[in-house]
Amino acid sequence: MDVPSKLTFRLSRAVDIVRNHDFIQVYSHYDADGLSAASIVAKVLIRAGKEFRITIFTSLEEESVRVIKECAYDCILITDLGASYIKELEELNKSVIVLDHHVIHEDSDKVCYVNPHLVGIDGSSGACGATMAFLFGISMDPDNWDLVQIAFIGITGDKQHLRGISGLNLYLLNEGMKRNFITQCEGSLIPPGQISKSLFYSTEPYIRGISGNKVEVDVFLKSVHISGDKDLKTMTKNEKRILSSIIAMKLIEQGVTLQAMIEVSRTRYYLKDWQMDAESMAELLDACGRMSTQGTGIAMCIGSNDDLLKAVELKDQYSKNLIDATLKIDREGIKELENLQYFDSTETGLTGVLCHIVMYYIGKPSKPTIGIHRSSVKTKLSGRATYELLDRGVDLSLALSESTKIFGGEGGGHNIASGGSIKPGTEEDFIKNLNMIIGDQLSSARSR
Ligand SMILES: [Mn+2]
Repeated sequence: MDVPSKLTFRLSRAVDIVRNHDFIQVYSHYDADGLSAASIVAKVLIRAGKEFRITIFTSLEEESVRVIKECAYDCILITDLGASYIKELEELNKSVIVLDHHVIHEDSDKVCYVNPHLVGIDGSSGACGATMAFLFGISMDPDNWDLVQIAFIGITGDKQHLRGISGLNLYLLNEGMKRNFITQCEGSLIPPGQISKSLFYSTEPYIRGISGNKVEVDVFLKSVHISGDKDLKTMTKNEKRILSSIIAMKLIEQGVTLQAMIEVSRTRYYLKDWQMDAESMAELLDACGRMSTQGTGIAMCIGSNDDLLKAVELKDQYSKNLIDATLKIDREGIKELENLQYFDSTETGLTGVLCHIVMYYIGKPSKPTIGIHRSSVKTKLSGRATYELLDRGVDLSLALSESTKIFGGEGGGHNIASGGSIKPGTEEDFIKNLNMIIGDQLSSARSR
């Protein structure tokens, strides 16, 4: 696929705007995609000799819109955010560029708005924030093609590769491979990295009884005669075969679906400049984002080795928190209604990723999964679905935006991954209402 002309036209308008300013204020999102997008923009602006400042938001709610409104600079570039606030951004008396991929509410002439949905490309699988930032990068200068590596960190960080690379991402992959920046490699059920450590921290797959249990990891590795120091590169073919078959058997016993296992052993995208796969890089970025050290993540992407090492340290800390939280949910159990399952999360930054783990490895992948983080000011929500559920009519973005409104909050995102907030104390009623809305989505799709 080539980039549709409507987008190239708007991208060149974005380039003109940036060229006409010496200083650019960049806003982006704190997740791996948002940080990748911001890193791409940073590299592009450095190479173009521009000065800039990057501000990272955890979400673009009223509060962040207020911050943007008070911005003192004339040129604003927003990546991986903005789609829900185009009207508000139009009111600003500034040059505003929005490179987003979230569901569109309206188009704009005043804001230079680049979004794959405007040309019928699905922004949840065919282009992410980093994809759009990258397209802006090569519009500025074709020498920016090396940044396709950072774009892939965003693409895999946003899990857009799970059903195969498509849309604008496919254009990036084909061209990125042709230019030798990206190599595809075969996936495996065995978690990447030093095996005793990676099994201990493994949440994808989460292997009940082994993940998070050091003693059991050692017993398990001894029983299959594999040294804990080995990794995927140093294991023999036979060792890999034995290890992955036993992991597969344990997962089947645990009730994990074949689909989930196929998803885990997906193709990986190897990045030339880091000698690492895009997903592992995305995990490092995620760790930075969620540990509130977004600057480290961006510096790592821009090329700082010190920050890469810092990110690895953060990732280990993050993995520890994640496995602890997963074990806690597995111990305490999850709650189930007819059309959804939900759990309480004490870790606000982990709720989204916990939804994914709960859905595939603890609960049932046949039900949308909602994580609830209660606090006295605002209860935060995350929701995850599967592609199969989308095919059956589920749209979490719609469901959450509708139901959070009723309970004094707001919500939205993607049909497959969505978030929001509600007033504290309304959690139980909210869940019942959401259960009903999802039930309606399922039944109206059935009757179609
Ligand atoms: Mn994104």
